[in-house]
Amino acid sequence: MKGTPLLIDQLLDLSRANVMGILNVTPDSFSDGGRFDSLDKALEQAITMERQGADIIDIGGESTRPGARGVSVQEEMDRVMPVVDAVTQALAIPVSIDTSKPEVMREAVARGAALINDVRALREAGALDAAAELRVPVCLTHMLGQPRTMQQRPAYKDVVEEVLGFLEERVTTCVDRGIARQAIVVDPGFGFGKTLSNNIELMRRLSVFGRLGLPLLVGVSRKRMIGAMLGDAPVERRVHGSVAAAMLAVQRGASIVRVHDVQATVDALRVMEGVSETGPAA
Ligand code: 7PM
Repeated sequence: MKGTPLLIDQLLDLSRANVMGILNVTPDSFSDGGRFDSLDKALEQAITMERQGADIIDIGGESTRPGARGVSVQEEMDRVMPVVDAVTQALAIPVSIDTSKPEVMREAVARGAALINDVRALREAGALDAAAELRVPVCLTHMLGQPRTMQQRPAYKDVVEEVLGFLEERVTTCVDRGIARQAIVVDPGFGFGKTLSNNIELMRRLSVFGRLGLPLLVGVSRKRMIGAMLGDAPVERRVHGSVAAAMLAVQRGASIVRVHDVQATVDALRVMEGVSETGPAA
């Protein structure tokens, strides 16, 4: 054992809601159409999100959209590392690395990434050991199956209890491997192997995840569930619905919301906080 673990409350102020700005560096990214595939564009977008009030920037090079195939370690490295370098150097806020690959985790943290965001919850070979050695906080997300097939008839008896049970098991596994409990964030994984009604039930009963006693991250921004609730709205019409969903998540206990539209979300959360801070409810 060497060094001390960096805990999540050393990275983010958990007394309020935090906004994680999404920086996709995939060529097929569904919501930005690969517009940020060049380094300049990516850096510019990160700077904009910081100015708009983002608390952390999440950089990802593997598309985990429903139906997507995996990418090689080399391809993910080539996409992501120049952006990790540029963004960690230019910004004051922390950077998180959205990956399931231990090689990418190690390289990104060596270059300054301060949080590992793994939608596979450190289940890939070597990922648990990499995260434990790197001593940065981790976000563990629930996903049923793999991106390529996860939306083919997902089924649960009780989606909330099953997702909760999965996250409890992953937290225990991480703690057993030497990751500090206070370095763990949990995420129910909206859209990752869930039907629309599964996603709605998770949101409706989100406060149940408070049982884990860990910070909760929610990612619903521009997702299909938002489009579905708006009568199949296309991605570019999902901004307002996404902001509403982020507010609902924070109201139900989310500490971090992962979003594309930072300014809109920050404004909505400021209004929410402004009202709740002004005095007794009634
Ligand atoms: C294409 C389709 C690109 C879908 C990206 C996506 C989450 C996440 C993603 C989440 C955490 C997106 C998804 N979603 N990490 N990464 N939680 N922790 O909509 O819900 O951004 S990828």
